[in-house]
Amino acid sequence: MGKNRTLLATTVLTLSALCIFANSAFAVTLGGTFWSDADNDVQYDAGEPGIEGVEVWLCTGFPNGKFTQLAVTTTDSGGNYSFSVSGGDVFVFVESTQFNNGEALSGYSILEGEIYPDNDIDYDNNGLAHLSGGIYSNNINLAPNSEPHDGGNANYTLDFGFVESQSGPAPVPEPATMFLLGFGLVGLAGISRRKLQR
Ligand SMILES: [Ca+2]
Ligand SMILES: [Ca+2]
Ligand SMILES: [Ca+2]
Ligand SMILES: [Ca+2]
Repeated sequence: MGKNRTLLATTVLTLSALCIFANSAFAVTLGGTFWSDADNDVQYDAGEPGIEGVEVWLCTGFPNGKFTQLAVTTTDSGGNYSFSVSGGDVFVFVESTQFNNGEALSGYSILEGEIYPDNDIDYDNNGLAHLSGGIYSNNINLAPNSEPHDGGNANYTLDFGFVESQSGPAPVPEPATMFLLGFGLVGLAGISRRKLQR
């Protein structure tokens, strides 16, 4: 009896240890850099500065449809961010509020880049303008032992380049701008209707 119990306990402990090992073994790191693309060539070049303090979301789902936030982080002094991901399809999203005065992306606008982020190409720009006025990448697929960095278990190729706006707030379309555009059209419709009534 005593021997069997010891064997059972040993088996449980071994299985627990294997589960912990398995969890850490299947984690993949996703990361990249937010940078100021000084020469507007949609490529990171040596000397172009990182953008610190950007709030970055890790999401799953459809970037232009229903999606879920999995985690949030903030870019470091070099503009770098990273997430630990269990695998599968994920994407990065940045809220439009990050372009507000006093926020990390104030004075910047996106220069849209490569729409397929899953090509493992480093230092290109995978940022796209989101309908909400924010920034997103398309889905990137992550799988253990198949990624380009850290022995196959990390992918640091999801980078986001920005250009400094000429003046004033970022020219990224915001809901308010779209509302004004819509209001203008409604206004025009109103004018033509009044003309018809005369
Ligand atoms: Ca550049
Ligand atoms: Ca991949
Ligand atoms: Ca890339
Ligand atoms: Ca990178």
